[in-house]
Amino acid sequence: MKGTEAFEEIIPLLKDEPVIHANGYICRESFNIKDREENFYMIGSMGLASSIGLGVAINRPDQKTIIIDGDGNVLMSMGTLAMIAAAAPKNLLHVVIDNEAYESTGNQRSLSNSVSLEKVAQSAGYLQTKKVTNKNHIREAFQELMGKDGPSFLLIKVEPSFDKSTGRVHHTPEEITARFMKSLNPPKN
Ligand SMILES: Cc1ncc(C[n+]2csc(CCOP(=O)(O)OP(=O)(O)O)c2C)c(N)n1
Repeated sequence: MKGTEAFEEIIPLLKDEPVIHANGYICRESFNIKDREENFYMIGSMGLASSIGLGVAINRPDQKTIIIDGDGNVLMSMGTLAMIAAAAPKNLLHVVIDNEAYESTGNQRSLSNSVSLEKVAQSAGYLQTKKVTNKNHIREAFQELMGKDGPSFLLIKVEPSFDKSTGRVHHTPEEITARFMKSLNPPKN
Protein backbone atom coordinates (compact mmCIF):
# COMPACT_ATOMS: atom_id res chain seq x y z
CA MET A 1 0.00 0.00 0.00
CA LYS A 2 1.12 3.53 -0.70
CA GLY A 3 1.36 6.09 2.10
CA THR A 4 -1.21 8.26 0.34
CA GLU A 5 -3.70 5.40 0.39
CA ALA A 6 -3.31 5.09 4.15
CA PHE A 7 -4.17 8.78 4.55
CA GLU A 8 -7.12 8.43 2.17
CA GLU A 9 -8.53 5.73 4.47
CA ILE A 10 -8.02 7.61 7.74
CA ILE A 11 -8.95 11.19 6.91
CA PRO A 12 -12.63 10.56 6.06
CA LEU A 13 -13.00 8.91 9.49
CA LEU A 14 -12.01 12.08 11.35
CA LYS A 15 -14.64 14.28 12.98
CA ASP A 16 -13.41 17.23 15.07
CA GLU A 17 -10.53 15.51 16.85
CA PRO A 18 -7.22 17.35 17.18
CA VAL A 19 -4.63 15.65 14.94
CA ILE A 20 -0.95 16.36 15.48
CA HIS A 21 1.18 15.57 12.43
CA ALA A 22 4.87 14.76 12.25
CA ASN A 23 7.00 16.82 9.88
CA GLY A 24 7.85 15.93 6.28
CA TYR A 25 5.50 13.98 4.04
CA ILE A 26 3.15 13.20 6.94
CA CYS A 27 2.13 16.88 7.14
CA ARG A 28 2.12 17.36 3.41
CA GLU A 29 -0.05 14.37 2.56
CA SER A 30 -2.67 15.15 5.16
CA PHE A 31 -2.73 18.85 4.27
CA ASN A 32 -3.23 18.10 0.59
CA ILE A 33 -6.02 15.58 1.13
CA LYS A 34 -7.89 17.75 3.62
CA ASP A 35 -6.71 20.78 5.52
CA ARG A 36 -8.50 21.14 8.91
CA GLU A 37 -8.31 23.76 11.65
CA GLU A 38 -7.92 20.90 14.12
CA ASN A 39 -4.72 19.81 12.32
CA PHE A 40 -1.43 20.76 13.91
CA TYR A 41 1.38 20.47 11.35
CA MET A 42 4.84 20.17 12.88
CA ILE A 43 6.98 22.07 10.41
CA GLY A 44 10.64 21.25 10.86
CA SER A 45 11.09 19.82 14.33
CA MET A 46 11.41 16.10 13.78
CA GLY A 47 10.37 13.76 16.59
CA LEU A 48 8.16 16.20 18.47
CA ALA A 49 4.63 15.51 17.20
CA SER A 50 4.25 12.78 19.81
CA SER A 51 5.21 15.10 22.70
CA ILE A 52 2.77 17.75 21.52
CA GLY A 53 0.06 15.12 21.11
CA LEU A 54 0.67 13.90 24.65
CA GLY A 55 0.29 17.44 26.00
CA VAL A 56 -2.94 17.99 24.08
CA ALA A 57 -4.38 14.64 25.19
CA ILE A 58 -3.63 15.35 28.86
CA ASN A 59 -5.26 18.77 28.66
CA ARG A 60 -8.35 17.68 26.71
CA PRO A 61 -9.34 14.40 28.42
CA ASP A 62 -12.90 14.85 27.13
CA GLN A 63 -11.85 14.24 23.54
CA LYS A 64 -9.73 11.76 21.54
CA THR A 65 -6.39 13.16 20.40
CA ILE A 66 -4.66 11.63 17.39
CA ILE A 67 -0.98 11.75 16.52
CA ILE A 68 0.04 10.85 12.96
CA ASP A 69 3.73 10.06 13.04
CA GLY A 70 6.48 8.70 10.79
CA ASP A 71 8.80 5.81 11.65
CA GLY A 72 11.86 8.09 11.48
CA ASN A 73 10.14 10.51 13.84
CA VAL A 74 9.27 7.73 16.30
CA LEU A 75 12.82 6.36 16.22
CA MET A 76 14.21 9.84 16.90
CA SER A 77 12.02 10.28 20.00
CA MET A 78 11.66 6.76 21.28
CA GLY A 79 11.66 8.02 24.85
CA THR A 80 8.32 9.67 24.19
CA LEU A 81 6.76 6.21 23.77
CA ALA A 82 7.71 5.54 27.39
CA MET A 83 6.45 8.98 28.44
CA ILE A 84 3.08 8.36 26.76
CA ALA A 85 2.81 4.88 28.26
CA ALA A 86 3.65 6.18 31.73
CA ALA A 87 1.25 9.14 31.53
CA ALA A 88 -1.34 6.73 30.07
CA PRO A 89 -3.89 9.14 28.57
CA LYS A 90 -6.93 7.00 27.74
CA ASN A 91 -7.86 9.37 24.93
CA LEU A 92 -4.65 9.13 22.87
CA LEU A 93 -4.32 7.29 19.55
CA HIS A 94 -0.83 7.24 18.05
CA VAL A 95 -0.84 6.30 14.36
CA VAL A 96 2.49 5.61 12.64
CA ILE A 97 2.83 5.58 8.85
CA ASP A 98 5.82 3.24 8.59
CA ASN A 99 7.60 3.31 5.22
CA GLU A 100 10.86 2.04 6.75
CA ALA A 101 12.58 5.15 5.42
CA TYR A 102 13.33 8.83 5.92
CA GLU A 103 11.50 9.51 2.73
CA SER A 104 11.18 13.29 3.02
CA THR A 105 14.95 13.70 2.96
CA GLY A 106 15.78 11.22 0.19
CA ASN A 107 14.57 7.77 1.21
CA GLN A 108 17.41 6.80 3.50
CA ARG A 109 16.57 3.47 5.18
CA SER A 110 15.32 3.61 8.78
CA LEU A 111 15.61 0.85 11.38
CA SER A 112 11.93 -0.04 11.44
CA ASN A 113 12.42 -2.96 9.04
CA SER A 114 14.20 -4.78 11.87
CA VAL A 115 12.74 -3.05 14.93
CA SER A 116 8.97 -3.57 15.29
CA LEU A 117 7.71 -0.25 16.54
CA GLU A 118 4.35 -1.66 17.63
CA LYS A 119 6.22 -4.14 19.85
CA VAL A 120 8.27 -1.32 21.35
CA ALA A 121 5.04 0.57 22.09
CA GLN A 122 3.48 -2.54 23.60
CA SER A 123 6.52 -3.20 25.79
CA ALA A 124 6.54 0.43 26.88
CA GLY A 125 2.99 0.00 28.12
CA TYR A 126 0.56 1.25 25.48
CA LEU A 127 -2.76 -0.38 26.30
CA GLN A 128 -3.67 -1.27 22.72
CA THR A 129 -1.36 -1.93 19.77
CA LYS A 130 -2.16 -3.02 16.21
CA LYS A 131 -0.23 -3.48 13.00
CA VAL A 132 -1.92 -3.21 9.60
CA THR A 133 -0.35 -4.08 6.25
CA ASN A 134 -3.46 -4.10 4.02
CA LYS A 135 -5.30 -0.89 3.28
CA ASN A 136 -8.65 -2.68 3.50
CA HIS A 137 -8.01 -3.25 7.21
CA ILE A 138 -7.19 0.34 8.18
CA ARG A 139 -10.73 1.59 8.71
CA GLU A 140 -11.70 -1.28 11.02
CA ALA A 141 -8.47 -1.06 13.04
CA PHE A 142 -8.71 2.72 13.38
CA GLN A 143 -12.36 2.65 14.44
CA GLU A 144 -11.73 -0.15 16.91
CA LEU A 145 -8.91 1.79 18.57
CA MET A 146 -10.94 5.01 18.56
CA GLY A 147 -13.61 3.15 20.52
CA LYS A 148 -11.27 1.77 23.18
CA ASP A 149 -9.35 3.25 26.06
CA GLY A 150 -5.72 3.98 25.19
CA PRO A 151 -3.04 4.94 24.92
CA SER A 152 -3.30 3.11 21.60
CA PHE A 153 -0.81 2.56 18.82
CA LEU A 154 -1.64 1.78 15.20
CA LEU A 155 1.29 0.90 12.95
CA ILE A 156 0.51 1.03 9.23
CA LYS A 157 3.17 -0.49 6.98
CA VAL A 158 3.43 1.29 3.62
CA GLU A 159 5.80 1.41 0.65
CA PRO A 160 8.09 4.44 0.40
CA SER A 161 6.06 5.99 -2.39
CA PHE A 162 5.00 9.52 -1.52
CA ASP A 163 4.69 11.78 -4.55
CA LYS A 164 7.50 14.39 -4.66
CA SER A 165 5.14 16.90 -6.25
CA THR A 166 2.87 16.89 -3.16
CA GLY A 167 2.81 20.54 -2.08
CA ARG A 168 4.07 21.84 1.23
CA VAL A 169 1.83 23.18 3.97
CA HIS A 170 1.39 26.82 3.07
CA HIS A 171 0.25 28.17 6.46
CA THR A 172 2.95 29.77 8.59
CA PRO A 173 3.79 28.10 11.92
CA GLU A 174 2.10 31.06 13.68
CA GLU A 175 -1.10 30.57 11.68
CA ILE A 176 -1.08 26.83 12.33
CA THR A 177 -0.67 27.40 16.06
CA ALA A 178 -3.33 30.11 16.32
CA ARG A 179 -6.07 28.24 14.51
CA PHE A 180 -5.22 24.95 16.20
CA MET A 181 -5.44 26.55 19.65
CA LYS A 182 -8.71 28.24 18.71
CA SER A 183 -10.14 24.89 17.59
CA LEU A 184 -9.15 23.39 20.96
CA ASN A 185 -10.71 26.25 22.92
CA PRO A 186 -13.68 27.51 20.91
CA PRO A 187 -15.14 30.81 22.22
CA LYS A 188 -17.97 30.27 24.74
CA ASN A 189 -21.37 31.64 23.64
C1 LIG B 1 16.03 17.26 14.19
C2 LIG B 1 15.84 17.06 12.72
N1 LIG B 1 16.64 16.20 12.05
C3 LIG B 1 16.48 16.00 10.72
C4 LIG B 1 15.50 16.68 10.04
C5 LIG B 1 15.32 16.48 8.54
N2 LIG B 1 14.15 15.65 8.24
C6 LIG B 1 12.96 16.19 7.95
S1 LIG B 1 11.78 15.05 7.64
C7 LIG B 1 12.89 13.79 7.88
C8 LIG B 1 12.48 12.36 7.70
C9 LIG B 1 11.32 11.94 8.58
O1 LIG B 1 11.18 10.55 8.48
P1 LIG B 1 9.83 9.81 8.81
O2 LIG B 1 9.32 10.23 10.12
O3 LIG B 1 10.06 8.35 8.62
O4 LIG B 1 8.81 10.35 7.72
P2 LIG B 1 8.86 10.22 6.10
O5 LIG B 1 9.67 11.36 5.62
O6 LIG B 1 9.43 8.88 5.74
O7 LIG B 1 7.43 10.33 5.71
C10 LIG B 1 14.16 14.27 8.20
C11 LIG B 1 15.37 13.45 8.44
C12 LIG B 1 14.67 17.56 10.78
N3 LIG B 1 13.68 18.24 10.19
N4 LIG B 1 14.85 17.73 12.09
